[in-house]
Amino acid sequence: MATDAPAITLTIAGSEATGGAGAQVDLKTFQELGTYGIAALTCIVSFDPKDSWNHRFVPVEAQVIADQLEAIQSCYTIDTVKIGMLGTPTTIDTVATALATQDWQNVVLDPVLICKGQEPGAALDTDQALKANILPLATFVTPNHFEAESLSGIEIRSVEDLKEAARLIHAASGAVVLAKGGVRLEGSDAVDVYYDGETLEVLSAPKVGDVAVSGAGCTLAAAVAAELAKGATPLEAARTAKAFVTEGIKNRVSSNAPFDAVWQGGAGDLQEQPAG
Ligand code: PXL
Repeated sequence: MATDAPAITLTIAGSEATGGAGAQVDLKTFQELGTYGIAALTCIVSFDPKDSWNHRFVPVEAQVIADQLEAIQSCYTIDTVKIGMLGTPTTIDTVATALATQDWQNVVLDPVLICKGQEPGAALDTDQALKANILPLATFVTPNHFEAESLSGIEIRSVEDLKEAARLIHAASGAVVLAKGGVRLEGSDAVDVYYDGETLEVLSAPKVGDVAVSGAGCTLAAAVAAELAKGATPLEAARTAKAFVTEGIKNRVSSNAPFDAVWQGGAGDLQEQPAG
C-alpha cells in the first residue's frame, strides 16, 4: 500500500570511506528521520592507516559534480539541501552555480573549513570561497568551535563567547545559526548555541566522554535538514537534531581508528524536546 510521500533531502558532500562522516552519515540520518535521501558527491576522503589515519583527499571533477546535480534537480523537486565538505574553490563554484538554478526553502550549511591532508594554502582559498559564494546562500549554518571562530573572527572560550559568535555569524550571513561548542568548551555539558535573530537558546546535553566522535557535526546538520524538510521550525529542528546526535553519540561504534563513529540507528523514537 502506498504511504505518504516522504520529504526529500539532498546532501552535497564528500564521501568518507569508513562511513563515519560525510555523505554516508547524511544518508543514514535522512533515512532514520524518515526522509528520502539523495547525495551528490564532491570529493572522496580515505583515511590512511599507515600515516596516523590522516586524510587522503581527492576532489570529484567539476563536470561530474555538475552532472550529478543536473540529474538530481531534474529528477526531483527539492527544496531542502544540506551542504557538507566541498573541498576546493572549483567545487565551490560548481555547487554555487547549480544552487543558483532554483529557489530553496532550506539551505543547511555545515561549513567544513579544513580537512587534514589538504595544503594549508589551498585550504585558505577554499575557506574564502566558501564564505564568499556559499555562506550567503545558507538559511541555516552549523559551525563547530573552530569554524565559529573563523566565521565570527572572535576567540571562543566560554558559552558567552559562543553566543557572541552566533550573533556575529547571524549578522554577517542572515542565516539561523547553531554554533557547536561540543566537547571543546570546559564543563560537563556539550553546549550548542542557537540564534535566529530573535531567539537565542542554549542547547546542552551531558558530555559523553571527552573525545570528539567522528560524524557528530555531519549528523547534526543532516538531522536539521531532515526536520526542516518535514516542516519543523528552525528551533524545533535544532532541538530534535541535538537530541538525535546525543543518542547517536551514546550509541557510538568503536573501530580500529583512534576515534569512534556516531550510530544513527540507535536513536529510536525521539520525544518532543522540552525547551532548553
Ligand atoms: O566531519 C567533517 C567531514 C565532512 N565530510 C567528509 C569528511 C569529514 C571529516 O573527516 O571526511 C567527507
